Amino acid sequence: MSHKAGFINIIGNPNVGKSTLMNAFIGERLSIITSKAQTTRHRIFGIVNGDDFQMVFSDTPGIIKPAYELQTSMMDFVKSAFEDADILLYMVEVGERELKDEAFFKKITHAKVPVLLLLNKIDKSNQEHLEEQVSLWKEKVPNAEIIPISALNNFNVDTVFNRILELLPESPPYYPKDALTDKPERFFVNEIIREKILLNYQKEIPYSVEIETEEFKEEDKIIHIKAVIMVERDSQKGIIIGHKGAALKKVGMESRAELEKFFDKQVHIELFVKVNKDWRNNQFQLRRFGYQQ
Ligand code: GDP
Ligand code: K
Ligand code: MG
Repeated sequence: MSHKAGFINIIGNPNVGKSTLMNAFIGERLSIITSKAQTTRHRIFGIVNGDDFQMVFSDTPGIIKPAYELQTSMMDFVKSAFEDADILLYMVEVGERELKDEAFFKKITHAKVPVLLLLNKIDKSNQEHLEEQVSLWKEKVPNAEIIPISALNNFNVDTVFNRILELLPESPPYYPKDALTDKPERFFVNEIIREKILLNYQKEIPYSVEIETEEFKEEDKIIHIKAVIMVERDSQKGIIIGHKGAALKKVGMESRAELEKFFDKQVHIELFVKVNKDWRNNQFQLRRFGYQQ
């Protein structure tokens, strides 16, 4: 029996719905989603297996101009997603313009692999506006097939899926056929906690935070987790903890609920806050947190 497999890489501006789409394909909440830019920091593989195919989706950080080392690493993840793609999914949302980064945009218009331009959030548009958008994008990215979708409402996601299946090259699988992702459990613990921090704190705080799960102990009926929330400065530590520890407690409760859903098991979680001065610009720390190869 012939087998198809390949890398399908999702690329686009921040907040257009890349992570929402990847989760829709996988049917799991692998990638965290918030309305804030830079929610996704890593390149995350989500794998869909069929009897005779394997699709390796990769979600990437939104394209930005790096202002510090962490963001440079984030953009390196995006670069690597261009390099190994068998199919590129370039996602835009109704009403937005092309990527601000010209070099990245050129990689899309000059791609040697098939490009599907996914015009997302069409639930926010009307027919007339949509037609206008489709012709605008046809002109800008002539090498792409345009598919209007709503990742959030699962509209046309199956159309994209079927088209990917047609375009997928003949190949043996790249990962074991029961794999769902390339990332270990601790990675998802870190991400789920970071999502709750993105949702609970304002301004610069979520961007100064990194999570490190120091303990992940799975027993029959319960998982014990110890995780450290790393911040850059003492003042941020106080904000994370909050008055009488209330803010941190809320993050802990929300994280636990989400982790229990994710692992489908009871979870016990302890959170600690530590200051790790200027980690976002420290090569050694970035490597330790998995931002650099
Ligand atoms: P990313 O930064 O590109 O990964 O975008 P996310 O997947 O994190 O989504 C950013 C925001 O857009 C979230 O609030 C999503 O709920 C929202 N969103 C994603 N897809 C759609 C859609 O089809 N329609 C609408 N209205 N909102 C969407
Ligand atoms: K986002
Ligand atoms: Mg994302």
